[in-house]
Amino acid sequence: MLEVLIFDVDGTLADTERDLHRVAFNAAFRSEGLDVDWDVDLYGRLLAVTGGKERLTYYFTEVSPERRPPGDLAAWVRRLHARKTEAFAHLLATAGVQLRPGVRRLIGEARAAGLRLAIATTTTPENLVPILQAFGPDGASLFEVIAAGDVVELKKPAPDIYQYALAALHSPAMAAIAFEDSENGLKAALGAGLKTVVTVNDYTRAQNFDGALTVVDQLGEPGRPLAHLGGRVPRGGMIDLAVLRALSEAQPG
Ligand code: XBP
Ligand code: MG
Repeated sequence: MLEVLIFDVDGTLADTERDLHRVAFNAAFRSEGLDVDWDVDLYGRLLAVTGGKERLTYYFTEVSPERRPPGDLAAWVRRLHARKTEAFAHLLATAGVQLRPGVRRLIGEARAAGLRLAIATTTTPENLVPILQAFGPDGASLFEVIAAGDVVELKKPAPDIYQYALAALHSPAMAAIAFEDSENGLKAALGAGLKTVVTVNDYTRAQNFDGALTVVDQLGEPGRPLAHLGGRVPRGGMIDLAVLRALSEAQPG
């Protein structure tokens, strides 16, 4: 019985990585006087590491250790990431953020049908305020549980953030469906025993989504049908509650 929908944020609710998070990291580098600029391709590679602090640490130790400053790297990364989070908030306040196709429609349908909604994201909680306002001024209240960032030590692809959300919901995994955009996210959701719908984006299209309930280019809107890319085939051009129930209750194979 489908009772819960759990959404990833970056790349799933909104396409935030290339033009918002990446731009915010580069603004932080400039504000700290660093000769570092993550172009679109490099950032796509760095997205293999989830969590902004973890991504910065990886870059300054594994990719460009020659740019690593002397002294306590963890403290420096925390300060640099705080600058990035400020820059991200400023970007969203000025540029705003668009929800991906079908997100507002499906969440509205789920709420009207009495399903419970949650978020399970690697992103910093402060980033969610402006993103959830894209649903409206009380957007955050749509989600009964918001599991974000450092509430768990191990970030995606570890299942911890989804296990944390399920525990907070007091819900078994079998009553829920997760929505993700990346291979790391899918692995995390599958690791928590969750059936998972994947909506790809330009950074994740070529990744491995074995085990996903279905893989589509977007959730679909009237007049803007989804494209099926893998897994079970959603009937019709949109992911809605009837399609989710049909996909999740169909026998395997
Ligand atoms: C995506 C991430 C985050 C963002 C950057 O999270 O891995 O790290 O790229 O946000 P998800 P922070 O797909 O799980 O929503 O800098 O706040 O980590
Ligand atoms: Mg994501």
